Amino acid sequence: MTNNKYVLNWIEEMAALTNPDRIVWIDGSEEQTEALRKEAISTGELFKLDQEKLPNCYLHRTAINDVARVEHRTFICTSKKEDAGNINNWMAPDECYAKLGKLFKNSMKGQTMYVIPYSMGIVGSEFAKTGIELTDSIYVVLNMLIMTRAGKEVIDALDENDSGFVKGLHARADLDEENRYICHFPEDNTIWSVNSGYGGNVLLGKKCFALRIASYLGRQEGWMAEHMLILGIENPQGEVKYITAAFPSACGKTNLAMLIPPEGFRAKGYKVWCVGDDIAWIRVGQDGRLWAMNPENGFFGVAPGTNVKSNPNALATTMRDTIFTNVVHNLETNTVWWEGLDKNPPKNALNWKGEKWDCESGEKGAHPNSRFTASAVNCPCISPEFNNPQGVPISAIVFGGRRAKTAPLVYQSRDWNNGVFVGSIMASETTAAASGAVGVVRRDPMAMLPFAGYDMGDYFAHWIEMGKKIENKPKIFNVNWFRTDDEGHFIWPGFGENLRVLLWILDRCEDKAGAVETAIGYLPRPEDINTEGLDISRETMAGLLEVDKEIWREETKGIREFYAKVGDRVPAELYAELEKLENNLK
Ligand code: OXD
Ligand code: MN
Repeated sequence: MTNNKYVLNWIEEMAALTNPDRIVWIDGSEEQTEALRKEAISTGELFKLDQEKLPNCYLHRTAINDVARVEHRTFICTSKKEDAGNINNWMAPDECYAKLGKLFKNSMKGQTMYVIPYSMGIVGSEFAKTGIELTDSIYVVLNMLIMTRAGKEVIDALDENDSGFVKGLHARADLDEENRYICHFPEDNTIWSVNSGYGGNVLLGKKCFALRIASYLGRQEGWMAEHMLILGIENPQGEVKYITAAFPSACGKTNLAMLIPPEGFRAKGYKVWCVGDDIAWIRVGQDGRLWAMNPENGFFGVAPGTNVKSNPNALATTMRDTIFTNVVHNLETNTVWWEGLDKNPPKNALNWKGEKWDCESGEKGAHPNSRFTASAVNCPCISPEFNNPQGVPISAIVFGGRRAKTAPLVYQSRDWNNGVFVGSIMASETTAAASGAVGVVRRDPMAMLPFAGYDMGDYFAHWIEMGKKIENKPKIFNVNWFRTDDEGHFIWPGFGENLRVLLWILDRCEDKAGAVETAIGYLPRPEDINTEGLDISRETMAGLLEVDKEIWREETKGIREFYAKVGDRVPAELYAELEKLENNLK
C-alpha cells in the first residue's frame, strides 16, 4: 500500500510485538467492508438488523465490564511530569511502553492485525492530519470507516518521507479491566490502547487523537483542538453565521448541533446547519478571523434520550448505515430500541447484555451510555460546508453547563481574556441520572478536563496567546439551559427554543441587540430575547436572567480552589479576571 518507510518500519515493529497471524490493510472499498461485516456477523460480533427498515444497520454488544471511557486509566506520557499537569494521569514514557508492551506481547496471536489509514479532516487538505490505527477488532475497523475518512486514498496522500502521522496501536487482549490502559505519548505522536473494545477508548481518531494529541500539536503549531460542536444559523436573507460551543457531557450537545428551529422561525426562513457535534479544530484564517473545521466524518452519539422531540435529525441519521452499540434488540421486528426513544418498549427483546429483557421489570434495557455510530452525510441538516477543507468562519464561541441557580440563561463576556476566564470556570452539577450525589459541582473547563493532552494551566495560556493573534475575534458567551424553579423543574423550554438565545448571541456579535452590564458580564434584558409564540412571562424571563451575588461569591471560592488544583501555570490574566469578578461582587 505504501513505500513510506516510517509507516512500514513501525508496522513491522508493532507486528513483531503483537504477533498477529496476518496483516490486512483497510482500503475503504465497499467489497472489503462488506466482507468484514460478514465475518463479524459470522462470529457474533455484529448482528444484522432488518435491512428494509434499517438498511446497512448493525448491532454490537461490548463486554459488560467495558461500556465507557476510563478516565482513571487514561494517561498522558510526557517525559516531564509537569508537562502533563496536575489534572491528567501521568506515566513516564519508558515505564509506560514497558508496562503496556507486556500486555501487547503476542496479544494478536491467532488473529488479524488490521491497518487503518485515516485522515482527520478532508484528505490531503492542509488542515487535515493523518493517523494509522492498528487493531485486532473488526468493530473498530467498521466504526473508523464511519467516523473518519479512511482507506487507500489516505495512505496514497501521505508523502513517502512524511513521518508525522499519528501511530495508534489497539488490542482488545483479555478485556481485563485491571489492565485496561489508554495511553498517549504526545512527544512521539503515539497512542496505545489495550484491554478495551468500547468506542471512546478504541476509536483512536476521536478523543485520543483529535483532542488529546491534537491539542498538544495545536499548542506547538499555533492552533486549537477543542471539544466543541460547530453549527451554522441561516437567516431569512440566506446569510449563514457560525457558532462553536463546548458543553460537559449530559448537556445536549448533539441535540444543539442539530437543532430544529421553532415553527414560527422555520416559517420565516431560519435554518440550522450542523457542521460537527463533538470536535472542532480551530485556526486563525488569512482574513484575521477564527475558522473551525470538524475533523470527524460521523457521529458517535448517545442513544438514550434521542427521540423525535429531542433530536429528530439525529434519529433520521441513524436510519441507515449505522452501528448501534449496547441498545435493546427488538426481536419481533429485528430493530433497536432505547430508553427515551418512545413510550413503546418492545415486549420480545434482549437487553444490552443480550439477555431476555422484561420491559416492565424496571430495569433499563439499553445501557445509559449506549451509542450510535452514524455517517455525517446521512444527517438531514448536515451543512453544505461540511466537506469544505477551509472549515467555516466563527462569529461566536459559546460555553455552557448544567447549573440549577448560578449561571443565567445567557451572558456575554467582556472581551477575549474575560471569555477565556468564562470557559475556564465552566462547570456542571451532577443530576439524579448519574450515580453519586446530586447537585455536586464538577469543574470542566472548556469541556476539556479529560481531553487536554498537556497541563491545563498551559492550555489556558494557549487560549490567551491565541487571542493576541486574532484580529477579528469572535465574541464569547455562556449559556445555561438548565435553571430550575424551587420545585426543581426546568424553567427554560430548551430544545429548538434555544435558537432564540443563539439569535441574541449573533445579534450581539453585530451590535444589533441590547444588553446590560452586570458583575459577570453583559446580560440581555428580558425584552432583548425574542419570546414571540412562547408561553413565558416577562417575570419568568427576568428570573432566568438573574445573577445572585451571594451564590456567585460562593462560586468564586470554588474557582480559586479549582485554579489551585490546576497548579502554578494558570496564567496571571485569569487570576486578574477572577479578582475583577470578586471585586464586582462586593
Ligand atoms: C463523547 C464524550 O463521547 O464526550 O463525545 O464523552
Ligand atoms: Mn464528546
